[in-house]
Amino acid sequence: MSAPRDPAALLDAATGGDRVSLAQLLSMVERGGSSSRAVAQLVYRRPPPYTVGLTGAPGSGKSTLTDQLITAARGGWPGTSDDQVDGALDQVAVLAVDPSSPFTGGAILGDRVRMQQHATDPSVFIRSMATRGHLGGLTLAVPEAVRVLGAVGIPLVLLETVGVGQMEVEVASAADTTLVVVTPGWGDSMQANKAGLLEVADLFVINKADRPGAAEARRDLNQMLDLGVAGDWRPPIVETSAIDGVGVDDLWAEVARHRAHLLATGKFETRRATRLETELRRVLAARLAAQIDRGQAGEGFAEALRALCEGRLDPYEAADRLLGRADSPTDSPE
Ligand SMILES: Nc1nc2c(ncn2[C@@H]2O[C@H](COP(=O)(O)OP(=O)(O)O)[C@@H](O)[C@H]2O)c(=O)[nH]1
Ligand SMILES: [Mg+2]
Repeated sequence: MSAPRDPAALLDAATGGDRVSLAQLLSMVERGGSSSRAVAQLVYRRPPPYTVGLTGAPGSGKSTLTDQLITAARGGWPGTSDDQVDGALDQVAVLAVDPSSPFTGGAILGDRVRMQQHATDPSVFIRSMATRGHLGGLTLAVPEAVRVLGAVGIPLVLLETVGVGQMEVEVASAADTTLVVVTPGWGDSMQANKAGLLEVADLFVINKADRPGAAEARRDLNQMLDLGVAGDWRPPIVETSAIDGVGVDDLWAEVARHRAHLLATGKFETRRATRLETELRRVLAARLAAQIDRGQAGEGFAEALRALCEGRLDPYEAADRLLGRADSPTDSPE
């Protein structure tokens, strides 16, 4: 028997633990457009999960670390008194996002292999997402996918992204707690700085600490942090060796400490509000871009373009006409 395709029925089944239905819902989100919208309408009122993002250069050990964190997380939030309120971390989802490979390639296959420990565990759900079409689509699909995972009752999502550019950083920072993973060796912390990872890091992980150079990496990161603006949270630096699980419990304890800090300071709410604002702006931008694309096919556009080419209009006037604002000021960048 094939699974039902109606999103409401899929959501019911997925909430009851049916992973195939959950996978179908996420495919709808990935596809975007009206199917994604139908899912969005169903899930937005349900509580979102706690999200921990992991980002860093390819090969830094994010997938190996994620695999270890699943085990640590299953023990619940350490050192917090509100475990009863939040419920146990009885289920964990992993969302592995690779914005740099449009067609599901080796990286994601590698992730699967690295997470074998939990491949057959029914309380662990692992899903990879790659770019379908343009990158902007992914920045909208990821938060939606996270909401779907929360809506079916999964309390914790580990979001792994390959952090090499601005877009990847944006995806990674769609988490409540963002871990930036570096490895011993020159240049890594510099790279972290350049890619804007410093701003999004709630925690630094020096993974592969079994290799020489961890102390130097820590010193570099501390120097970078010293140069930054001092806030009420200085990102801690945790050394791990994901390959043998060393330091992972410490890392999980620091994640819990960061979460407790967010909850205690009210930043948990304000950060989520900021992320929703970003999301709303993206939806608006995507809508306007689509509107412009449609407008481009129209007669008005061709006419305005002709007038522009013939020197009868300047680009701002032409845009004003197309937007139906003949009297708009043109002194602001549009
Ligand atoms: N020596 C060492 N190797 C590691 C460690 N963590 C991961 N690796 C290895 O580094 C490679 C890349 O790991 P992976 O988790 O796929 O990195 P990702 O691309 O960041 O997801 C694999 O061969 C891992 O076995 C570690 O702590 N120490
Ligand atoms: Mg990986």
